[in-house]
Parts: sequence; C-alpha cells; structure tokens
Amino acid sequence: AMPPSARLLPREALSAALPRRPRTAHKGDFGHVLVIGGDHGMGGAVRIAGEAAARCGAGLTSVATRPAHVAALLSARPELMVRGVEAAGDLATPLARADVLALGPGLGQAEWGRALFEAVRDGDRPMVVDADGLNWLAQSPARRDDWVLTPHPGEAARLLDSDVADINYDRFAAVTAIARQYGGVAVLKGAGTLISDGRDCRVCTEGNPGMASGGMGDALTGLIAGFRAQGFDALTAACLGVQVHARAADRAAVDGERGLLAGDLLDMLRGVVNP
Ligand code: NPW
Ligand code: AMP
Ligand code: MG
Repeated sequence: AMPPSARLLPREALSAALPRRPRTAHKGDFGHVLVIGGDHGMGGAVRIAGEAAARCGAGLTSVATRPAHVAALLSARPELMVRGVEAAGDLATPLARADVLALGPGLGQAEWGRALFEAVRDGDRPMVVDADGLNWLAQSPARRDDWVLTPHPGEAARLLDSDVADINYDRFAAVTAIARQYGGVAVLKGAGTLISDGRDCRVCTEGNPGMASGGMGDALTGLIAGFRAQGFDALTAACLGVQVHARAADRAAVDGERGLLAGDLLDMLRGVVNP
C-alpha cells in the first residue's frame, strides 16, 4: 500500500515544467554537465549518460573517462567534450567548468574509480551519483543536501547494509531511509520508481519491462544531471528525469518491449522533452 506521504507523478507534469524556450536563449542558459566514469570495459555507460544529458537540453556536456575511450566517444557523438583522465588530478580543469556532475556510470570498483570518486565527493558542485559511485559511497558514507542518488535495489541494499529482498519488501521505507541517511534526494529504481527527499515520496507509473537491459540506468543519470544543469532543484530534476526516461522508453517500446535498448530510448528523448 502507498503511504499517505506518497503521490503519483501526474502525466501533465512534463508539459507544465518544459515550456518552449525563449527565442533569445543561448547555450550558457542551460548549464554544463560533466559525466565522470567509464573504466575499462564500460566506456558505453558514459556515452549513454552524456547523450542523455545533451538530449534533455543541457547547454554543454563533457565526459571525463579513460583515455582509451576518448576517440570512440568523439566519433560517435562529436557534440560531447571528452577528456581522457589518467588520475584524479586530470579532473581539475573539467571540474572547474562544470555546473553539475554525473558521477558513477561505469566508474568501476578499481583504484582508478575510487580516486575519481574521492576527488569529487566533497567538492562544491551538485551531483547525481549512480552505479559504482553508489558502491563507493556505501563503503565510505557521507551526507550532502544537493545530490541525487539513483540506486537500483542491489545498490540500495549496499547503501542500507541490507539485502535485495528486504529493500523490495518495503520500497517506500527503503527510499526514505536512503534520503534521510545520505541527505539530498533518493531515487529507488525498478517498476514503479520511487523518489524521496526524506519526507515526501513520488511514484512513477510510466515505464515498462523493456527497460530491464544494460545501460538504462546510465541514461537516467544523464537525464537528472541534465535537468539539474538547466536550473531545476534536486527533487524536481529527479522527478522530471524519471518521468522523461520512462515515457521515452514507453514510446520506444511501441515496437515491442523485448530487445529494447537504452539507445532506442535516447532516440525518443527530443519528442518527450518538447511536449
Ligand atoms: P541479481 O543478479 O538479480 O541477483 P551491480 P550493474 C542486483 C555499468 N554498466 N532488483 C543484482 O541481483 C554500471 O554503470 C555499464 C533486484 C546484482 O546483484 C556500473 O558502473 C554498461 N536486484 C557497472 O556497470 C551497461 C537487482 O544488483 C546486482 C536489481 C555495474 O552495474 C551496463 C547487479 O548490479 C551497466 O549499466 C533489481 N531491479 N537490479 C556499459 N554499456 O558500459 C540489480 N540488482 O552489481 O551493481 O552491477 O548494475 O550491472
Ligand atoms: P539500471 O539497473 O541502473 O540499469 O537501471 C534500470 C532502469 O530501468 C531504471 O531506471 C529502472 O527503473 C528501469 N526499469 C528496469 N526494469 C523496469 C521495469 N520492469 N519497469 C519499469 N522500469 C524498469
Ligand atoms: Mg545502473
């Protein structure tokens, strides 16, 4: 059952929050997202997150990743600014230019990822933390008011030192506990994604099981960071990101749920964010 503090995300929320742009708009009005991640074997995660940020309207999108991934990312998506990072010190310049960080897609569980996580965690930029960023956070807990954490039930179990069955037994309690323990806004992913700021809870009723495929969460991370960069507060950006993500997946699934890819969702974004 839904607790009284929970509300469904209304379908018309997107058209209310996403009016047409002013005629005189320029890219500086829409913020700069920096995606940090993509250890060996997971360069696709930062490409998906970066494309999602750009496709939801961020003014500029940069990616900091393993040098081995730079050429492939640039040829796939030349609109992204891609910087090869060998060690945490190489993040200083891109960090100084960014308004919002997307920390964790494909970041990995090795020393490289830990060093990047630690270099960024206590900085002054608002951030969305996902995937291996959440795994590092679970190992060295911290609190911030200005971040959005986006765990799937496996990551939520690590954050709460619990197990997946326990998380799914009471998803409302789990998302509230994560927001209270870590601060900011928590998004508990999976069918009926929940969003909590530690007090109120929102429920997304859109989306479909075609989304159970690799890279889907990385797209959500980029979307929330992209909305944050456009000036929405953490809770609003999280709700918009979740709803845009689910609706794009529903549009992409008209040809069938099985075999749906995160890239198919990215192709639907422009229609969804221009309601
Ligand atoms: P199981 O397997 O069902 O027992 P991990 P990851 C559980 C990157 N990626 N409900 C699941 O349990 C990511 O960004 C890169 C219940 C298992 O234990 C990360 O950096 C891609 N349980 C990295 O890979 C595309 C659930 O959690 C564990 C659950 C690892 O991310 C793929 C699996 O999660 C990927 O995004 C649910 N809904 N969901 C790329 N193209 O570069 C998960 N679990 O171990 O955190 O690994 O999510 O695959
Ligand atoms: P991740 O596990 O990080 O790749 O994230 C998966 C994304 O797909 C999250 O946004 C989930 O909410 C979404 N998703 C996965 N399975 C479903 C489902 N059965 N119904 C709706 N959304 C789903
Ligand atoms: Mg994920």
